[in-house]
Amino acid sequence: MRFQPMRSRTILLPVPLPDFLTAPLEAEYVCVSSPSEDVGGMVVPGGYRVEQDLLARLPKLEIISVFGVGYDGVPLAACRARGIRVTNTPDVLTDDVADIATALVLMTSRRLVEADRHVRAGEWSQQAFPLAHSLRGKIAGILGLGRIGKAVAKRLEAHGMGLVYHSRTRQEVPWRWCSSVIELAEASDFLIITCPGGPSTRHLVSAEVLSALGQGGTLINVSRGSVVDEQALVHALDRGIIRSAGLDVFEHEPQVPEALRAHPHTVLLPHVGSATHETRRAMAALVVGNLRAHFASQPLLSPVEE
Ligand code: NAP
Ligand code: 8YV
Repeated sequence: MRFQPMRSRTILLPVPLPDFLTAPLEAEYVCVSSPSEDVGGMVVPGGYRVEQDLLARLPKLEIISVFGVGYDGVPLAACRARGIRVTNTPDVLTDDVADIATALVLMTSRRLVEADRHVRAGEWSQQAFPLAHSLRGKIAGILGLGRIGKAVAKRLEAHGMGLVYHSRTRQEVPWRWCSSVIELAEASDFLIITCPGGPSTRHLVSAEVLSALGQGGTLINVSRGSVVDEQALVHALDRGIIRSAGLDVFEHEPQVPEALRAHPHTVLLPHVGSATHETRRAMAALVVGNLRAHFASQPLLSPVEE
């Protein structure tokens, strides 16, 4: 077989990615932003929807390297059928995402965004800020006890909270397993979503689940917006069915419903779970490493196995 120098490989980057990722890719490969027959690899952000018709225009595609842990936008069955390998960036982002979930728990329970606005508006001298809610003794329900879910659980235990969880599989952990999302919500003061997105978890958090979470309840979502029925969430907040919500992800990003933006008891972040210099660079290194390993016929560093 004739030796093929690396730079002859073509990598498709269908959306802009950070320089610290594109620079090493451009040094090793021909990088393009539109589909072409030559494309052998593709790099996409977490959650990016890889449509079937895009795949059809890439007859030589061998690998999709996801710059993120969530590969819910990749049609795995179609990739498997064509022998296209899929990789992602697990583990390196777990702590940062768990920190953001914990921050959202603290920001909603202690009303920190409202408190900040109160001081900035010069209202402190006229009226005391209303009391907030303590975490100690409250129950956090983790929906999806995987890498991020466990890291969140450990952090919240350190805040004196009790833990319950729901995943499809019961695990050997010190926390009570709930057999359904409804049972989890009923048991929780804070329902924290850390399961994957995609069709199998779409609207898992429904109007019924929000009712089960109840009046004193708070919804925290750091997974995917698709897991929550966002209209039902708006309704639940407006009617006082739940108390508050801390959201890093939304159903139709970057659109955030006006009703969520206007609500006094929501804390809203622009999908920044993994957005630190350190973590995004570690994710980029995994993306590059996976492509390098694939084209050198070495074992992949972090293949998606499902
Ligand atoms: P993980 O280790 O695979 O954990 C996912 C957990 O969800 C597993 O324990 C799985 O357990 C559970 N699960 C899957 N389907 C479920 C269902 N239908 N009902 C209940 N539980 C279910 O993944 P991770 O690394 O923790 O990442 C989790 C997700 O976080 C990613 O997929 C991504 O969408 C999101 N994320 C967001 C950000 C951000 O910036 N906000 C950053 C990184 C990741 P069972 O299989 O036993 O059900
Ligand atoms: C990023 C994510 O926002 O890992 C994921 O699944 O959602 C986040 O880490 C994204 O992947 C950055 O491209």
